[in-house]
Amino acid sequence: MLMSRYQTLLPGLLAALALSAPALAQTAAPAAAQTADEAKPFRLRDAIGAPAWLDVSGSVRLRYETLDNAFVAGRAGSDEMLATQTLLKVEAKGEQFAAGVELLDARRWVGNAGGASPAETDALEPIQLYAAWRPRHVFTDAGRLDLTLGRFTMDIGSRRLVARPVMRFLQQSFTGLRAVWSEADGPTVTAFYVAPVARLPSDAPSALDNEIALNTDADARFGGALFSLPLQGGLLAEAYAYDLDEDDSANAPSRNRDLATFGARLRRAPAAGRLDFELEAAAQTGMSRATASPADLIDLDHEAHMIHAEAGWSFAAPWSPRLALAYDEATGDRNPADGRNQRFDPLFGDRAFDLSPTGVYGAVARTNLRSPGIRLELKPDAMSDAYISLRRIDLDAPRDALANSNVRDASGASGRHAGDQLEGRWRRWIVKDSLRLIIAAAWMRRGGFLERAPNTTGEGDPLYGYAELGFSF
Ligand SMILES: [Ca+2]
Ligand SMILES: [Ca+2]
Ligand SMILES: [Ca+2]
Repeated sequence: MLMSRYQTLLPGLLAALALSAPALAQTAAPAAAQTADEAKPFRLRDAIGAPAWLDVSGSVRLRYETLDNAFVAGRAGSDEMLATQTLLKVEAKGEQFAAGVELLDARRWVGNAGGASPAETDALEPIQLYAAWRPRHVFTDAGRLDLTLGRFTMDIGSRRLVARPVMRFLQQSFTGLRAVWSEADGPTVTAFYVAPVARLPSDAPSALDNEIALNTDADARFGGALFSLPLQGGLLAEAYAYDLDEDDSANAPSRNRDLATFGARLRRAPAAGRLDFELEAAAQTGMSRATASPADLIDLDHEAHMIHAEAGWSFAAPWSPRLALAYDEATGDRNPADGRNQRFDPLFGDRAFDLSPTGVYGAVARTNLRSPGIRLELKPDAMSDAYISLRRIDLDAPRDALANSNVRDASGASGRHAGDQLEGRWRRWIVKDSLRLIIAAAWMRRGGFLERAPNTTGEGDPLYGYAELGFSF
C-alpha cells in the first residue's frame, strides 16, 4: 500500500523539482543586477506587521530520501522516505527579558516502515518553551549574560557532542537551566543543567503514523560547561566537561549511562589563501551497559575517547575551492565479554556535517570508528555551494558493531574494513535566503567487514540520495 502511495506522490515531487530548475537558471544571471530591495526574501514577521518586540520566523522543508542495498542488520532491499519538517518560532523580547516558543512538526508521509525513519518524526511538538533574562554589563563592561529557563535546544562548541541537528528533522530538546556569559570577540562561558527530552510516542509504529503525543523529560540529568577563548592569529581554543547520568524510564529504556566526558578543541577558521585546521579530542569515563534492554543489568566500566583532526587550504581562485584532509577516531568495545566498555558515546552530537548524511542512511557515526578522508568544497557563486568527500571507514574495534547498524562479528574474524564512502552535496538558493534546493548522494563500497560479518544483510554496496526543497521565512 505504501509503495502505491509512493508511486503517485513521487512524480509530483520530481515535477516540483524539475519546475524549480528553470527558476534556477533565471536567477543565476540577473542576480547581480537585482537591487537589494528586489532581492529581499519573504519574512512572516513583516507580512503580518509584527511589532519590533516580537520575532516570528520559521521554515518548511520537504525531503525525499532513497537508500538502495540496506546495510542495517535485519533490513533487506531498499528504504525510502518522503517527509516534511515545519518549524515556527515566536519570541517576545523586552529590554532584558524574553519569552519564546517554537513548534516542530516532523512528519513522514510515505516510506518504508522501519530503518531509521521512526527516529525522524515528531508531529506537532513544542520543542522550545522558555523564559530568558539577558542583562548587559555583567561582571565586565562588555559582558553579556543569557540565562534561559524552560525547554530549549542547544548548539555547543563544535556541535560534535551537543547539537541542534541541521539535517535531522526530529529535534533534541532539553528541560532545565542554561547560562551563557560572553564578551563580543572575547571569551564565552556556557553552563547548563538539564534533563534531555524523550520523544513521545516512543514506539516506532506510532511514530510512523505521525501520532501526536507531548514529549516528556527522560529520567536523566545532563550537566556541563564549556569555556571558549579567541586567540591571536584567528585561533579559537575551547575546553569542556559534560556529565550524563541516566536511568531507565517507562517510555525510554536506556543503557544506564553514567558518563563524564572531558574535551578540548583548537581551531583556525578557513580563510582564502591560508591554512586552516581543527583539532578536537575528548575522553569519556564512567559506567554504561552494553544494551538498552531492561533485562541488561550489567554495569560495565566505561573508558573511551574520540579525536577529530582536520587541515585545509582555501585557494584564492574562482569557485573558492577548499581542499581538506581529515581524520576521525572514536573507540569501540574491544571485547564483548570483559566487563568493560570502550565504545565512545557521542552524547547528543551531530555527525552529518563531517561523517555522513543521516536520515535513512547514517552509515558513519562517531563511535567504533577510524576514518581518514579527503574533502573538496566549492562555492561557484553567492547562491550555491557544493562538496565532495571520500572516506575510508574502518572499525576501531573489529569485535564491536559498525555505527548504529548492529552489524557485528563478535569474533573479529571479518576484519575492520567496513567500506569506503564517496559522498557529495550541492545546495542552491532559488530565492536567496528564502527558497533553497539541496541534492546529495552517498555511495559506500563495502569492505570485508560488511561483506563477511555473520549478520550482514548480504545486499550490494549501499547507495543513498536525497532531494530537499526548503522555504525559510
Ligand atoms: Ca511528540
Ligand atoms: Ca537499562
Ligand atoms: Ca567490552
